[in-house]
Amino acid sequence: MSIRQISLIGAPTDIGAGARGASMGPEALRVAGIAATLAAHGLEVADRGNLAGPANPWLPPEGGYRHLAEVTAWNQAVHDAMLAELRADRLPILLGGDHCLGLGSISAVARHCRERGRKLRVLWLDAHADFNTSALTPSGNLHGMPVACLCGHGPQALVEMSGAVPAIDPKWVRQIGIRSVDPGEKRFVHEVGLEVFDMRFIDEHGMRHAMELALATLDANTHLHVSFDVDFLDPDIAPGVGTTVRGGPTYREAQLCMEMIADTGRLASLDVMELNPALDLRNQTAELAVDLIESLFGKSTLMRA
Ligand code: 6HN
Ligand code: MN
Ligand code: MN
Ligand code: MN
Repeated sequence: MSIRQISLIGAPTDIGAGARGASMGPEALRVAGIAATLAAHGLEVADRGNLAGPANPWLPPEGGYRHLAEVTAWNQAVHDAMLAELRADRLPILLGGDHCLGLGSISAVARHCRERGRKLRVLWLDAHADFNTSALTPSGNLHGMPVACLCGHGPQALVEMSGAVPAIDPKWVRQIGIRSVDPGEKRFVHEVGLEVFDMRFIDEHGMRHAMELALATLDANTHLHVSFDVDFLDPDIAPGVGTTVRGGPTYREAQLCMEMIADTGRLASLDVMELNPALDLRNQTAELAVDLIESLFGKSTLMRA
């Protein structure tokens, strides 16, 4: 049975990003009607408002990381808020904010799964692998590193946030839509054996087959977490993100991806990240994200029973 009690948690920061503006993401998703849209599907939606954290000092990297102290503070706030909702048996939706916050979010999910003896599957929908380290990163931006941190490679404060190191096993992750990976990052993704359904795979085999494989072996004891970086989508339909990469999933491919996740009935937590209203046109990317989230929660098209 899927969880019907939803909690929205806003994390208005761009502390880990390379462009300013993702800090406005939570409000843009609210303006696009995320709460009412989910409520119209019979879900009980509570908006917990926005978390607070340090301002963005907009400084260059130090020791390979930009804003590490501020990123840590924001992630701790996200971790604590997500964990409280999970422990109350609610389904938290993190409204980002840049994708460095996926670290805090999934650290909470990993901790919760350990507490409950549940398996974890993480679907990482993104144009990027977000698997850089301080030695590999071309930018120092921590939004390019959360998956590596979760797998135990990163600064101590982030790597330890879930209470166990590593927070997750790379085998629990499936990445979908990937099409921009830095050279050192690519080697590291191969080294740890991350399972990646990149755009080449989707071109050749289709979104349907990619999702069949990514969702295989889920069982009744699996917590499914989706980390949705809005730059997953093709920039023609989703211009409102800081790091666009052309050649992403079309509207229909993205819908199918979300519908197949909904069909599993296992979705238990969600991040909606990297939406940047400063780069959007009339909030269209936020509206598209809400449309896709509606499908993720089982908006039925036509007459599927
Ligand atoms: N994101 N690979 C690039 C970097 O700077 O590490 C881009 C990362 C983008 C991260 O979109 O969440
Ligand atoms: Mn990302
Ligand atoms: Mn991305
Ligand atoms: Mn098939």
